[in-house]
Amino acid sequence: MTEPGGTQARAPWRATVLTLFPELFPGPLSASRAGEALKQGLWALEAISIREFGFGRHRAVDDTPAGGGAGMILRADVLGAAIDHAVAGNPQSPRICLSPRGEPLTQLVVRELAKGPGVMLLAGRFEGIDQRVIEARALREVSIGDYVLSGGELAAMVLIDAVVRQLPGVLNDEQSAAEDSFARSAGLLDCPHYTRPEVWDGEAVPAVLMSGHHAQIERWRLKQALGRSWQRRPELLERRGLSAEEVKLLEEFRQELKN
Ligand code: 4FV
Repeated sequence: MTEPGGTQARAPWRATVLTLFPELFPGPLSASRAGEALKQGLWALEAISIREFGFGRHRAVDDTPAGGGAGMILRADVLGAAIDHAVAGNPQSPRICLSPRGEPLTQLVVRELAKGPGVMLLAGRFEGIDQRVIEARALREVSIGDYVLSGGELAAMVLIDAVVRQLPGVLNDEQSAAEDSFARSAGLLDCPHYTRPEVWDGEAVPAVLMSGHHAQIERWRLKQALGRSWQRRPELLERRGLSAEEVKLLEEFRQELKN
């Protein structure tokens, strides 16, 4: 389809999810901005049942672990066929397997995926999936956190929700501005936020935020973002590095802690 002015219209960002529970989708993704954007065709979602590729009368999709051990493993032949079917429609899309041993899902990865045509997401169940299909289909393993879920579906929804927010036209300008707030875009933990009432439970909103002095407000927010990142996620500061001004701000934050 050609846009007015002759430019080729970009196909909507497409998420294709392979799952044993397709009925879980869109689920929470049908709510709020993501849901409206789905209705508007700003992105597309397809949930494909892995069971369709199962064997025999019972459509078997899993089997016991080679070498013994508890639980079941999803079969490579079943998943291979399912993946080949899923990527047929969008061969350019990255093929991702949600797994606790994957690379961490970060805002950086989210932004990268939002720039692409979409994703194919494999939502596992049971103990895991046969390693051969990960290698044979060059699946990228991605984790949403160091804990074990009962299935990859919720992790797939987390990834989709985070990416859809980055797609053009999904967030209104106000929200996009908030999304791109300095802290968030700079790999720091966000600063604290306040609103009315000005005093609650004897606690007042920090005076600088009521001053209307935008430079001082931005400086305060950056100091708080640096301070909290130092307190809770120091590795974020190592990864990012600090300017001389930021080193001074962080020292100020630490001094204020002592007082
Ligand atoms: C998970 C995670 C996760 C592991 C076994 C599904 C479960 C079951 N996925 N980030 N954490 N997956 O726990 O992505 O197959």
